[in-house]
Amino acid sequence: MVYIFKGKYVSDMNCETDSIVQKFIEGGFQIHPDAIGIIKQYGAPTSMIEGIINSLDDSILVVSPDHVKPFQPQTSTEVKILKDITDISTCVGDYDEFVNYFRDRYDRLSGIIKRRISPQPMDSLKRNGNSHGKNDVCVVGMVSDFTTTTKGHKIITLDDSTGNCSVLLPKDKGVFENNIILDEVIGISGFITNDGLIIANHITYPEVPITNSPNRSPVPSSAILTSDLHVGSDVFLEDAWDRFVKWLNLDVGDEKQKAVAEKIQYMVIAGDIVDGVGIYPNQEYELTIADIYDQYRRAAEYLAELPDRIRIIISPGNHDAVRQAEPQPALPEEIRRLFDEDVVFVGNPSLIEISGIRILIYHGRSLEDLITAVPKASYDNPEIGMVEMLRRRHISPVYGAHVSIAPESTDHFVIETIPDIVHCGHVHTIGISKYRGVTLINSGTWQDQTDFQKRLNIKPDPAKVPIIDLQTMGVSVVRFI
Ligand code: D5M
Ligand code: FE
Ligand code: ZN
Repeated sequence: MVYIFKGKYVSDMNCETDSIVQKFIEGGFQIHPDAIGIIKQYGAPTSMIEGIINSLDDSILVVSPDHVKPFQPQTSTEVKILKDITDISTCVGDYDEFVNYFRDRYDRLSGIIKRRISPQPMDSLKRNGNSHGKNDVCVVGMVSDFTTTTKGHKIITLDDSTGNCSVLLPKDKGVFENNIILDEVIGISGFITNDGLIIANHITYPEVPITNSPNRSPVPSSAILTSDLHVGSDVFLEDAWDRFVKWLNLDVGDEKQKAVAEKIQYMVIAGDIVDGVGIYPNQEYELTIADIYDQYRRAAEYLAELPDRIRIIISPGNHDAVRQAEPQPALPEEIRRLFDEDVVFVGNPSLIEISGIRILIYHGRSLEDLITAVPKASYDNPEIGMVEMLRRRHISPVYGAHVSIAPESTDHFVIETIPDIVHCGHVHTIGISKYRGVTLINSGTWQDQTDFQKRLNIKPDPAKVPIIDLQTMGVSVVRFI
């Protein structure tokens, strides 16, 4: 057991050297005499002790031996893959698979909502609606249709496994302000009319609970979150990338900037590593590297210039050489072997853990659908769309629009485990926000505006890099242009 009483007492602390003991004393801690012997005996890494000191708040911190184990010395950059479709895809595209996919989505999301409200099955609504002399009802269902009436109210059709019902959101009530998204799973509380229409007064989302408290790295460590390199594109910003790499190698920057760089131990890339080939009409005229393997070879060279202390994690996007249907597996072996051995390849989406912090990585194709479905979300503010993912506990709630979803036997887009960070890309703009303790980051791009994007009026915000301090969860953006 490690006990730390802030400003008062340290007991049973295992530690490396006398200098650490000294640090505690300088920091105003008193160390129990027994602890000093244990400190010398065990020789734990300095960074762990610093991590504990830095993470102290005013309360008493108690760390059990189980907790002590995952504390890594600063030099280790282990990556745990908690969830990833790679090598476990079950889908062949049969009709039954779509049915099972939606059933799994409904079961898991409704399960979260049912911990908060007690719904009745829809086939019992007409039978029981008025039978007890009161009309209050609760239901949980998947939105299968959504329209606005001539009088301006919203009408939803909700399905559960027993039937369906119609729900009205009156335009003069607060409940009307909720954005309804097709195929999302929600709970409705309200009352039922004699005609069987439910008048809603509250919507329960499977959203992240308000009590959610994120993890913190026990050791000083930072991660770069980036995406959309588009290597091979004629507007890949090579000069900006070179400056970025020089900074990471501590070759440029003042002392303060170098101190920030020095702490960086991870780089997570959320898709579109290369520009690919045949992704959009006439793309061949906008490529400097026409062959996809050559594009990856070049990308591997760029990444090999990074200092050894930085562990790289790569997840694919819609320009990468994997199936377009999501979830996408990790890049194939013939591409992986072009990269340094310790690069970690994961699918899209995937959930990883670095330094005790869980990161949900998703390229972000669904942002196109969320931006269409949610009026206040926009390409300039992708983080607003990302908040909607956490409210729905689903990273791609709209089915059948921009995202082609492979009907896997489980819905890999359901956010079952609440991450500490959600990292997306795809829209080529930076977005940073916090939602109920979860840090949301859209990581921009290294590609300047293409002619294709010019025609579509897509305005990227390139060569800016969000860096997250995994100990404080503070985010800063460094620009290289
Ligand atoms: O996506 C870069 C940006 O371009 C992102 O905001 C989506 C948008 N985009 C990409 N293709 C299209 C089409 N066909 N129509 C409209 N908007 C699009 P990237 O995945 O890097 O190409
Ligand atoms: Fe992209
Ligand atoms: Zn993309």
